[in-house]
Amino acid sequence: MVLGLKGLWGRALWVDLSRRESRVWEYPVEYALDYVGGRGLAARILWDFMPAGADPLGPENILVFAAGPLTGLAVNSGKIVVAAKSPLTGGYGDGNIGSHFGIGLRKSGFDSLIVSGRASKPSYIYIEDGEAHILSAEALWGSNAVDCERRIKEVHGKSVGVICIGPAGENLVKYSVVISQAGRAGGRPGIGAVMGSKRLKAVAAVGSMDVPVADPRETRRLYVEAFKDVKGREGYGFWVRQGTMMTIEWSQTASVLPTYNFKEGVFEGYRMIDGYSMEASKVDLRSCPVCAMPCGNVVIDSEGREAELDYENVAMLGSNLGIAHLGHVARINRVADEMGLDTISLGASIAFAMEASERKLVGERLEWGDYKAAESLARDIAYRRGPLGSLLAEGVKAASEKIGGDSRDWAMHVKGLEISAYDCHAAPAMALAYGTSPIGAHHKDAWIIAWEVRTGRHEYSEAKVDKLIELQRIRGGIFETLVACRFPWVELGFNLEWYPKIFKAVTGMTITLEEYYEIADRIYTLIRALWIREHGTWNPQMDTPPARWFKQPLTKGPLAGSKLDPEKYQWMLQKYYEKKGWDERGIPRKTTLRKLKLEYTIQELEKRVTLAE
Ligand code: PTT
Ligand code: SF4
Repeated sequence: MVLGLKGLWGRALWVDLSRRESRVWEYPVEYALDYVGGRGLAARILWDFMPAGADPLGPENILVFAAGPLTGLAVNSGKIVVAAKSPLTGGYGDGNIGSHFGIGLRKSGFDSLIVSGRASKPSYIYIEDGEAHILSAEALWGSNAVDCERRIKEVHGKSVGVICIGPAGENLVKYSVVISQAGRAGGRPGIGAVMGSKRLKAVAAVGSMDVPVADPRETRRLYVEAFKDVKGREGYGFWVRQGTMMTIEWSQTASVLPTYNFKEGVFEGYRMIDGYSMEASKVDLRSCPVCAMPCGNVVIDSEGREAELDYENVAMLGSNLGIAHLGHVARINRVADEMGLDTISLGASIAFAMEASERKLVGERLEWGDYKAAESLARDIAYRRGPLGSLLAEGVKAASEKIGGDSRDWAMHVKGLEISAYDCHAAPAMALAYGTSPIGAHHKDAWIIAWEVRTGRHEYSEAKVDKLIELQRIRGGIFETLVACRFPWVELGFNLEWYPKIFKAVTGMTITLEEYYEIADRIYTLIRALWIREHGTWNPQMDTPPARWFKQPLTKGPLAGSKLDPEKYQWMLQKYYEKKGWDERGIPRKTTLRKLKLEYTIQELEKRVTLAE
């Protein structure tokens, strides 16, 4: 890498809510060089400044909103990473949300906003051209996330970027998210609850400063060219018609559509909730800022209100609950957005409750497909109302520990984070992707399933482990640090080679994809170190999906009879550890920590575990 830092301000705004103070923090240049931005910067900040063993819902947890060098300057870059220690998993948690807030923050002279402490009363942070204000949110507390944003814009103007929490975040629901633009959501592992615990209802930013870039003309040229490239790609037209909703049909065909709490991979009513069904009721198409390929499909729900749909939402709140009606699914989706609940974990939690009811492990009667019961349960969860609402507000891992029986086998999570919408009875590499994802079971770091289905899904091979690591490096490493939306590359084949070029124009630094992979490896290993620091131990079971996929075969569809092989899964997991330079327990070796410039973690880790050389 050739030095010369541009594209980043090198400054973060640090707000301590306990003291009601803010200050500008000029972070060390090595942070940018070794971790770039976004997730990388957030992980380093959490390691350095969050006390080990911090209560995720205590004032000592640190909440980071981290943009990257590309935020606002490149194609599909209207995104920002939100990160903190997760109240759901007790480990590292983050999400990536499309919002004008990231752009407003950058135009206000900061790369990141770091929030510590806890306000004595409900507050929101308003940032304008380098000035931070901690304002009262007493009148906003209790409002839903969509109304909250609208009301903040009424005060500060339409161009302000806003990220809010809803009642679920205020009530510390463990999988509450942050919401922006009435239908963008981020921070699945309970980042909304972290905000709520700080009595922080919202953050808002607007600015007029230009981020200093190394080569403004080239940055502009690449911006225009990349937009043109994306819009001219094969598949563009269908993408703007259906976006991620096209995946319902694909998942059904591939027998991976989560159905009845991941018991099956096919759903008899899938046609009623697929992309074509969505097209028939579509009323609008929205997007994150600076996007060339909008994918926010808006439909009217069964009560006549707008809801923005995505594949994950519809699969988890549709087929996984046995609901074969898009308007009803949209209704629950809208409630989740207003309340600030993660749709994936919500769908998993309600499905868990439906199965628990079927097996008489809970007293309440809840039938598969009962959308009214599902909707009212979603509200109960957001307000922690009633025994079931409070039970499910803790997530399926805690709920299963409470109700017992054999529910552990079908509490669908890894490390406490509920599994997103791909069934893995016949997809060992995708199961490994969930097992090793750095935030718990989420597909964002490695959506290997499309490749796996194409190239031979039943094998357990080293090639799959290699592919998984490659995808994690690109998706979880490059896109989460730049910070930009990965969809141009994933969905339309936009060439990855664009990014080093854009990176050079923006930052003035030359970087190859291989050099970037090393940065990604550093970040993954740092995040693993953080998990170990917070949990005090590690073992392969913590990287293993639930027993359902290993013990109970699919009974329907072309792959009936399929299930995962536990021994072969563990074989792939060991291969993964080996390639990462982690030992057989999944703990990074000392040599790996040194090689990746993570020596500073060794002393802290050795207080908890023995490190292998
Ligand atoms: C993401 C997760 C996803 S992943 C979806 S749908 W997806 C769910 N969306 C929710 C929602 O909506 N409302 C709600 N209340 N909860 C929701 N939870 C779920 O959250 C999102 C897009 C999507 S749509 C995906 S895959 C891609 N994700 C990206 C990523 O992670 N990184 C990146 N660099 N680019 C990405 N591009 C795509 O962005 P989490 P968004 Mg989201 C209504 O944040 O925590 O990672 O959870 O950000 O602006 O909504 O865009 O089929
Ligand atoms: Fe946002 Fe979708 Fe555009 Fe990505 S493709 S930037 S998720 S609207």
